[in-house]
Amino acid sequence: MLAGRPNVGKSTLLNALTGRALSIVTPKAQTTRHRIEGMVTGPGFRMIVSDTPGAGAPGGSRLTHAMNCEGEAALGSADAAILVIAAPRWTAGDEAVLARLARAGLPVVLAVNKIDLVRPRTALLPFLARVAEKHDFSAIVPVSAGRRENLDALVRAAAAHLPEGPVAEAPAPLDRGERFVAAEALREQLTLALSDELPYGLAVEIERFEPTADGRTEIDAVIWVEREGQRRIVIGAKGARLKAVGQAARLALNERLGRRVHLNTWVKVRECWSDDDRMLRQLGHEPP
Ligand SMILES: Nc1nc2c(ncn2[C@@H]2O[C@H](COP(=O)(O)OP(=O)(O)O)[C@@H](O)[C@H]2O)c(=O)[nH]1
Ligand SMILES: [Mg+2]
Repeated sequence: MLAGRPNVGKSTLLNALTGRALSIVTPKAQTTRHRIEGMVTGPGFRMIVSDTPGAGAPGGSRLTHAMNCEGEAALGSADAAILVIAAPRWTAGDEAVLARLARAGLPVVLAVNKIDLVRPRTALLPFLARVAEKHDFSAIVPVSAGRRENLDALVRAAAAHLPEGPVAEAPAPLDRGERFVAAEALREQLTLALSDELPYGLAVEIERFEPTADGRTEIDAVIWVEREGQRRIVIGAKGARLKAVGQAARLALNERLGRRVHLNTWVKVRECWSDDDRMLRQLGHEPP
């Protein structure tokens, strides 16, 4: 499993390792809300890598609890953890995640990500020496998920912890299906387009997902927000923002689903949806 504080690049890393856009990526914290799994194969092994919501999400909503529970569940079922940090910083948040992994007794591979941002590269060496003091890591691997650098070494280090057994019997990754992919693609574009606090009060529900006779897919999506003011922000002047967001999501989906989609969007207000268990279930969460 991938662990780490928000924004260190866990989702980017999952996508880079699997070669698929499984997990949505934005520069904002708490983008990932669900556990997402992908398969990574190598010589003689097959491994499931899971991306989890960053623990310690702000606020005490039922959604936050559900997200934190998914993180804890992943912890219980993993053979090893890849702790992702962003070079050249070691923060209190990194420390807290490491403490949780250590308590769970998991072997920890440290992935020192974003090395492309470290200049000069030699500055990395004292940093690696410093983080090596923090824990008895089973390996420390500098990588750039963004530029796909040194990922093979990371995969090898993680695969060293896989249980012995025939590859054919390795479990299959969780597949959340195409409706989930559609909802996440739209939430990704909304998160990219909107200011910092709003994406957190926003959810996407797919109400209809239907193939058409000519091979396209017709998708109706509801964007739930918590207040009328947020609805206006999402829609934008003369509907411009929603239109741009919908278009970007549609293009991303054409690619991710491998066929043309037609995306219809509505913005609706439901106060406190993030505390509404029925709503959370509809959105694919398991309320605590
Ligand atoms: N420069 C650089 N940026 C990265 C790298 N990996 C991720 N990022 C960026 O860091 C931000 C957070 O990435 P994300 O994968 O969503 O982080 P998560 O919250 O840990 O899942 C995004 O803007 C990514 O594009 C990397 O290796 N190099
Ligand atoms: Mg993420």
